[in-house]
Amino acid sequence: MSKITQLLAREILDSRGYPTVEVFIALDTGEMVTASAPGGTSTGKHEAIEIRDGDMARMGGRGVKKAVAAINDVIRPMLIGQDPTRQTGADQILFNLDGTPNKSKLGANAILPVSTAVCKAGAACVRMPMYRYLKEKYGLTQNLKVPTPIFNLINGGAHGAGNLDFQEFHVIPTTNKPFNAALQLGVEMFMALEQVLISKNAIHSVGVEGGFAPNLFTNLDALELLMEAMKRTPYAFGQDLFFGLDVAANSIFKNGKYVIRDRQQPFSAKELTDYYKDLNQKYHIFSLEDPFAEDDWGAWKELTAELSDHVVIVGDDLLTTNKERLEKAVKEKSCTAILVKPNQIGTISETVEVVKIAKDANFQVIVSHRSGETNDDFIADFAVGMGAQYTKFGAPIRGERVAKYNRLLQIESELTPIVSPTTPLPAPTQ
Ligand code: 2PG
Ligand code: MG
Repeated sequence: MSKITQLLAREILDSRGYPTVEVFIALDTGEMVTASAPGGTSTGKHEAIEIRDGDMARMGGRGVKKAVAAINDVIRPMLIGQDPTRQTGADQILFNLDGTPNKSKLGANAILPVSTAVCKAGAACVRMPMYRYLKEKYGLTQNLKVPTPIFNLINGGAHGAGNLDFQEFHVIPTTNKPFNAALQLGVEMFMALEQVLISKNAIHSVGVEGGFAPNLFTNLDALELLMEAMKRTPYAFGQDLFFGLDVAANSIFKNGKYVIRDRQQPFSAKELTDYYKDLNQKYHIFSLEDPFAEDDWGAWKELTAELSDHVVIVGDDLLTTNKERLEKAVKEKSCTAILVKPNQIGTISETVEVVKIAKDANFQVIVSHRSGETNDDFIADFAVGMGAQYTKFGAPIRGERVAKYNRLLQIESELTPIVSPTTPLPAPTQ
């Protein structure tokens, strides 16, 4: 058995330049790991609380010194001496120390990096790759496989400086492709899209998740751009790829109606449902994330009843990786997939519990990054270990996104022997 001998937190930066928390753990057996907290830009109100200092004299009030102090002063003494392979025990300590329903005492941004660092330390001390450790520890039965990536190639809403209302426009490779081929598709679509934007003199700078953030007339124009980009590649719609959307509808929900630039009058939930149905007729949408606001349960249920035979309906702000909300959605048939973000709930154990409930209910599982990320690639291992069907890690550019894609490439080659036993080795050259 190994023991945690050191646990220290510090303030570092995420990809938006916002402070976030990094945790370092050392074991008596010599292993050392670090883990950091991601942060959301469009956060749901049912998410666990992220504690920021609010001191406007420092980093716009976004400092995380309080969360760092919570770790170093309150959590650290309770975890020193603990066995890092006892994840549930460590998470229970964190849960009890906080004692609130939404982690508002210590902050999810204090709790999650500790929980993740314990998990990394556990895998390191038993000398197992992180993804395999997670699968075995939690008794998940699926075969290890790299999930299909969902690429976010156009950023709108709170994520892009352009004028689009929908937050994310996705390109989704068909699930029969090995990960490296799916990644190649994402990269080639990204490059083709850049050329299309340049040819139209449109802005081709990128948003927080690396997707382009143009100014367009309507949200549908973004899907047209993706179509045009695809025509510059060898890929065929339906055969190689589909499109998807994260509407992030909280941000278009105003006075009980939904406001988007595609129509002058605001949409009622019913009208927006019809709009999504038309959209699906036209673009054969593969997945629709947060089509309605986080508490508009009736609209979700209606849409799922009408469209889920054709479209994957994904709950992000609706579910916030929260067991109770997921159970309600399963019962009421409010959606058919869950976006899983560990920092929405706080600990690894709680996140795994949510994944298991989702799988038992035959919900699709999409493991997701946040818009504010670091180069920590834990989430890639987590997706593989959990047997998620999909990952959502942004565009295939920018260091913090690429860190996850590159980790998935490593995992893929670990799971797929490069030289098959029947392939003769090349003869040595002189
Ligand atoms: C989302 C996420 C990630 P954020 O809405 O799905 O793409 O964005 O991290 O800003 O909540
Ligand atoms: Mg979302």
